[in-house]
Amino acid sequence: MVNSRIILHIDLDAFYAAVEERETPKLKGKPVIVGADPKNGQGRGVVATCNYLAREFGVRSAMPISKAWKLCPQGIYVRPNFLLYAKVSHDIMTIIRKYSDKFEQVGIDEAFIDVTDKVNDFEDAGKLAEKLKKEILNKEKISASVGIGPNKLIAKLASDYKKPYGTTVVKPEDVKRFLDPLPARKLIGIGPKTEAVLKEMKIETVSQLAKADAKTLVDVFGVFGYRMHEMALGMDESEVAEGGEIKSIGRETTFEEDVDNPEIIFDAIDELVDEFHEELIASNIQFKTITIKIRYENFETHTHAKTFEFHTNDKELIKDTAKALSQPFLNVGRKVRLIGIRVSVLKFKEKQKTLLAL
Ligand code: TTP
Ligand code: MG
Repeated sequence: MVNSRIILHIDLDAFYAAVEERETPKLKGKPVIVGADPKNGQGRGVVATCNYLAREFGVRSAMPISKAWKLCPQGIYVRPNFLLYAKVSHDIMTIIRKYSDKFEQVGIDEAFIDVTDKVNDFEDAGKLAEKLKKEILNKEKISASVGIGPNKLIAKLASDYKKPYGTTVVKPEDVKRFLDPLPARKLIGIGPKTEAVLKEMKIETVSQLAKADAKTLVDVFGVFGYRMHEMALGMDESEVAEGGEIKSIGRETTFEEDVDNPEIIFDAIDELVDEFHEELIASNIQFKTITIKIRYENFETHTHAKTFEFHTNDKELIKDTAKALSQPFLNVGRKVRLIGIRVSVLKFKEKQKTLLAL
């Protein structure tokens, strides 16, 4: 008998690039970069992702495509095909959810399943993970990595620990040993800026964060300071939400420098909406509620939402609503460090047959 939950986090390896390699076998063995048109080094967009070969050249997600071109001019540059990724994602999620009805998809290429009632212990869960990975590889020709832990936080960190095609099992008694040496930035919500502030406080590893005084962290980061400390101790009570489908879709961005110019914030809103709107269209999703999130330079965070009477996927409506919702939080004498937009109360429309026959 185990008295801990057993949670799996499955994350596909180099997902968009893996799909491209599957579709175009001649890409195999070459560095593949999916993203904006590099235009011989003059392109302005960013890298969505790249395969592991391209990563050896230093190419990474979200890097300017012009920089990727400098690092890896011999790479094969491919424009994203979101419609195809959404279909492959859907097919793989259908495989994963067979392994437990406690299934929660959290992104296009990742999901949690709670297998507490399906296995005897963590060893057993490891075997289940191997079976799941093989099934995804055989049926869909896509490689996945799996993390297993007593909660979602540990499972997610574990799936990232050994990639590609890794399985990492972290039993309750191993949590501290697993977490302590990790850099603090691995924890959810700790981006480059928070990392820099922590560094000034002489906190670089999870172990140092765990030993820090929770009250001091709250003084510096607000409530997130408290959550940070809990995460460093490996604590996460959140359930694997049942019901399957994604509950919301959104994006957020932390500005390189805190901003007070609403124009820059509105530009960022346009960019964020352009990005995730592609996902809405590709997955045929409509929504009723739009929520914006604004975090000020002092980490004070506000959200503000509007719910429509109807489902929609209108891009301009999202942009206009997000700007209107943000307006009261701007020009208030405080700079903004993060802006986020999320849509929820989703409706998944059946795909047309013609679209599925890719
Ligand atoms: P990730 O799972 O973060 O990355 P990945 O699957 O490409 O690679 P890894 O093996 O490290 O998991 O993201 C899933 C997909 O989301 C990715 O294939 C492309 C897309 N994506 C972006 O478009 N922009 C980004 O900045 C990131 C991080 C991902
Ligand atoms: Mg992935």
